[in-house]
Amino acid sequence: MNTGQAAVGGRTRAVAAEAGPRPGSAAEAGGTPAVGAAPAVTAIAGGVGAARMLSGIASVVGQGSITAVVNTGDDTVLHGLHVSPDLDTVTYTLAGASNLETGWGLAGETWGVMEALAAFDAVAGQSLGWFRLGDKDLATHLYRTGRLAAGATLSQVTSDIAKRFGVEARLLPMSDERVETRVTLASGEVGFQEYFVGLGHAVPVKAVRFAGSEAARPAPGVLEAVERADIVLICPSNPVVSIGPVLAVPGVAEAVARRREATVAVSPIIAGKALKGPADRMLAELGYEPSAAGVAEMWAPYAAAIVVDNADAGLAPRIEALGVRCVVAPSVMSGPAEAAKLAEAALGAAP
Ligand code: FO1
Repeated sequence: MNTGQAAVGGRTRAVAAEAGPRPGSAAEAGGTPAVGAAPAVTAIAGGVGAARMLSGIASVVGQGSITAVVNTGDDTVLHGLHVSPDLDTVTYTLAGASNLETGWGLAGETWGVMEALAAFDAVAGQSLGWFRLGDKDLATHLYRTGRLAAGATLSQVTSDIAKRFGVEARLLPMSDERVETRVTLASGEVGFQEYFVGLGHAVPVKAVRFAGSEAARPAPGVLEAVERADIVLICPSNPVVSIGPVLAVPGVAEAVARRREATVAVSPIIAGKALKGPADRMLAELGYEPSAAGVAEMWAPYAAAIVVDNADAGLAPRIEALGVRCVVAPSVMSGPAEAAKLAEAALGAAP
C-alpha cells in the first residue's frame, strides 16, 4: 500500500510567530493574495487527506477563500483533555506546522509529558500513552479544554486556535455538540480512537454509528458556507468515518445535495487502495465497493463530479453512468506541487 507519507503543507514551522509563509498564503505564492476573483470553496473535511487537499486548494485560491467544515466524530477525551484530531490536523497542516512523518501532531515535537506519564502505567494498571500527545500539541488541548470548560463553544475555540497558528482559512467544526463515532467490532462497540489508534485499525468493522448526531445541530455558519460557496468540495477522506459524520449532522447532507451541481468529490481510493488508513478495508467490510466507482456511488446524490486517479481511468464509463462527471487526474499528493495539481483538477471539475 502506498502510504502517501510525504506531506503537503509547505515547509515546516513550529509556531505561527516564526517567520515564513503559510501554505496558500500570498507570501508563499510570492505575490498578491488570491482574493476577488477567487472562488469561495467550502470543503467537507476529515484529517490527513483533507488537510493535504486543502493545502493544495489554498495554493490555488488562497486560504482566505476556503471554509472547511471538519469532522469532529473522532474527538476524544484523554487525561481529561478534549482532543479534536481532525480539526488540529487541518489547522497544523494549513499552518505549515504539521508533523510530516505522521500527518498528525506538530513538527519538532518533544514527548516529555508522555514519558513522565508512562511512569504511572504500573500504578494505573494500564498503558496511559497509547494515544500520543506531544508536549506542544498538549498546549492546544489544554487551551481547548479550558475554554470549553469556561463556556466557549467548539467553534469559538477552533477559531482562536486557527488564529494562534496564523491560519487564514475559516475552520468550522461540523457541530458544537458532541457527536461520537462508535465502531462495532466482533468484541463489541468501541470509541473511534480505541479502534483506530488503540487497535491500529487492524480488526474488521461490523458497523459504524455517530452517537448524538440526531440531536446535533450544524455549527454556526456551516449551512450558510455550503449554501453560499462557489464550489463545494468533498475531500479525499474516509467516506464512512471522516465524511460520514459531517453528513450525519442534521441538515448538512441536505444542504450539500441541494448544491450538487457545484459539488466536486475527490476519491480517497486509488486502484482499490486507500493511501493512508483503513478506508479500503472498512468500505468492503461495510458492504461498499472499495474502489473509486464505489466512492462515486456513495457521493452520487451529493456531487456532480468526482476526481479519480489515472490508475482508475478505466472506471470512468461506470462512474459517468451514475450521472457523475468523471475527471481523471494524478491524485497521489506526495508533495505541495502534486497537491496543487490535484486541487486545480478538482476546482476545474466544477461547472
Ligand atoms: N494517530 C495514531 O495513529 N497514534 C497516535 O498516537 C495519535 C495521536 C494523536 C494525537 C493528536 C491528534 O490530533 C491526532 C493523533 N493521532 C494519532 C491521529 C488521529 O487519531 C487519527 O489519524 C484521526 O483521528 C483519523 O482521522
